[in-house]
Amino acid sequence: MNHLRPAADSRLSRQRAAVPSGVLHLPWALYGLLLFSLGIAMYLVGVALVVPRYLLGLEHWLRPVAEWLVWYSGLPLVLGVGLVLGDMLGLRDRKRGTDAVHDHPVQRTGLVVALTAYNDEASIGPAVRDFLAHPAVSQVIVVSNNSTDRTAPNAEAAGAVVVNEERPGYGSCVHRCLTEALRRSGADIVILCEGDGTFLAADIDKLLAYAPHADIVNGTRTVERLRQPLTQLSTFMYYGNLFVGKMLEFKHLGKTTITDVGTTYKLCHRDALERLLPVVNPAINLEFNAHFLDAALAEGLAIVECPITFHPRVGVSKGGNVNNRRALQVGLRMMRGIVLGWRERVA
Ligand SMILES: Nc1nc2c(ncn2[C@@H]2O[C@H](COP(=O)(O)OP(=O)(O)O)[C@@H](O)[C@H]2O)c(=O)[nH]1
Ligand SMILES: [Mg+2]
Repeated sequence: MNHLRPAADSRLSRQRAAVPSGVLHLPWALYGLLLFSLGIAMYLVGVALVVPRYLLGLEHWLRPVAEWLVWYSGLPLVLGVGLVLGDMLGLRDRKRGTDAVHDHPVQRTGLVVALTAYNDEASIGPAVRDFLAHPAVSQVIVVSNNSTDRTAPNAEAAGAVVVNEERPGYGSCVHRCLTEALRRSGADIVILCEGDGTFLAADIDKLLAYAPHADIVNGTRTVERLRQPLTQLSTFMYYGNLFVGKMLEFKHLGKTTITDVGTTYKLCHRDALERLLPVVNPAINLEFNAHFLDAALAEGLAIVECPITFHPRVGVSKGGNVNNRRALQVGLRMMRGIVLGWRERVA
């Protein structure tokens, strides 16, 4: 049966009214989390100074510094906890608004899938075949980002429509995926994913289960038992994602739950994308996904997270998962974007 949603306008216009504004809606919990983290960092540095103080004979110089750090770490700690609790206990209900749980019937067949690909010749063929074999999918688009290997011919041979995106970078590639999906298909639902073997078509069923309740169903890889033992997501990235996710969640307190800011795999309703694509910046590179979620929340769109399975990558990694150092850089850029606004950087 083909369930079609009611007119897009009425669905989204109700959410537009829920976009917060004014002093009451400033991200106090986010500021509190930052202050709290600063306090913890000051305290730990102050305590760790014990090592050079005693081992390097710097007691005379470092003792006052250590005392100052440990003593004054109390200020940001207390203020931070106060802001988080104040926002959560005092303002959260008002920030949440009165929007009822969305429950709109959705189209469950004829979906379009768009896959990112950047020199992914080893994985792209099997990924395309996997998605085309899913009964809900009618079309797979692969956006190759100037791949110099056999990514494009392999994707085409597997049955995908292949497009090349000339602007380099993950953000440009994702933006083009979503743009092409809207342009080349009348489908109400677009599935965005990577063609690197880390995500499987079977998880579309999980995303679809939440589609009636959200404008965007975002996959999360931070649910144990759902990721294979040896994936790119190291323990550091697992908890790093969780931390940055909570920063974003605190920024938009009461609007959504976020445990993963780095998953490409997501389901988007057409009308949400039509609103979102003009306001996101494709030049934002590996931190694009966090930028995308931030922009969606700022637009008043409903995001629901959905646990998905995560698998070892086929081929060489080029993204934020290369190693923990790279992940830290991407994570810090995400944090800066969440707090200070998003700046372009193609790396
Ligand atoms: N790093 C990077 N990835 C790109 C680019 N263009 C497209 N991609 C694709 O975007 C995805 C990056 O995802 P991520 O999981 O962060 O890195 P991965 O380990 O290389 O898969 C992969 O599917 C890449 O093939 C680009 O210019 N840089
Ligand atoms: Mg990947």
